[in-house]
Amino acid sequence: MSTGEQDVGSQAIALPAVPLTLEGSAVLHQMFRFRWSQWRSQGAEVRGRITSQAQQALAEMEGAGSALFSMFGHKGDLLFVHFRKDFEALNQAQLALHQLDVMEYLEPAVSYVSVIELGLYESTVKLYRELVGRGVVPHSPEWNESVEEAMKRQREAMHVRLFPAIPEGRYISFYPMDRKRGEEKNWYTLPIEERGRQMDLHGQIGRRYAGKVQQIISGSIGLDDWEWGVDLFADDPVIFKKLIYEMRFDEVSGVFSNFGAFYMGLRCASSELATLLGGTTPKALARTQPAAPSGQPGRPGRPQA
Ligand code: 76R
Repeated sequence: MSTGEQDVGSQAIALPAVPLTLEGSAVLHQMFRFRWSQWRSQGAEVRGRITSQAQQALAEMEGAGSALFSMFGHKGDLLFVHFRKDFEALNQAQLALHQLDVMEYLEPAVSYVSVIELGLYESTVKLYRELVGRGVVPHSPEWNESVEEAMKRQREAMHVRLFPAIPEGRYISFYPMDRKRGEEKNWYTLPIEERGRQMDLHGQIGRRYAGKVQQIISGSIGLDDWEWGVDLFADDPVIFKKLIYEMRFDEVSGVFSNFGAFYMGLRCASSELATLLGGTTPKALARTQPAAPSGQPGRPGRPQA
């Protein structure tokens, strides 16, 4: 029996190729350049008025699932991250931001649209095998019903991971990425079981960083220019380098992935907006969430196999 096929009597039936996924919050990353010289040329009174309007709006947006970061480097100055319950609310977040007077000083640099995604390779392979073993025909009504039933249970169990608060790590690293679809190395033509094996090894590396990094994967096939967005949050930005370096030696990142630009930022609470717009590094956030490392109480675990 070759990988990706299930022996049923004398017949080998290939398991469907597409892994099951669960989708949660709609996500928008917005990077802006700040027109510092234009800002500085305004009087203190104008700046104060604009800052307090923006600060109040940002405080409300934080409550609804947005966060602001002060960016490093030339790719932008401010990064807004919005997590919303659906795309309608996400559109509203963008529109609301653009009504503020401070927008006169902000120039769009980059943006990225995606949806929080939990990939379920392990449970997919287990479920597909079980269904094929029972003689259920892929994509038949019975098959679809069993899949929907299993997904319903997972969706409930994973609710907090599908609709998370933005982690409170002081630093963010965001980048888009693809799986390779080249002539020689093509992720999408590997049998599902082999992809599942590689993703399992990937998860094992990731979990070694539990408590130091929080990762949120969002899918963007059909929504934006790359296939996934990766958000990492940590209090020590050097951990980003260590984690991503270690993953480069792993097959799925090292052989089957292409990466876009990396964006790094430092968290700025709404209460620190005046500090930031005054040209000083914002103070660290007062934490409201536990550090929530994976595998620890309080954080819902991995999807059940
Ligand atoms: O969610 C889970 O805990 C299940 C295991 C898991 C999945 C399914 C997991 C764990 N990831 C998954 C999916 Mn990941 N991840 C990345 C990157 O820079 C690189 O080399 C790659 C960018 C990092 C740094 C990272 C970190 N992961 C994915 C997917 C979807 C692919 C698909 O379905 O085909 C991508 C693109 C991706 C990329 N991953 C973890 C981490 C970390 C730190 C973990 C452990 C998470 C934890 O247990 O908290």
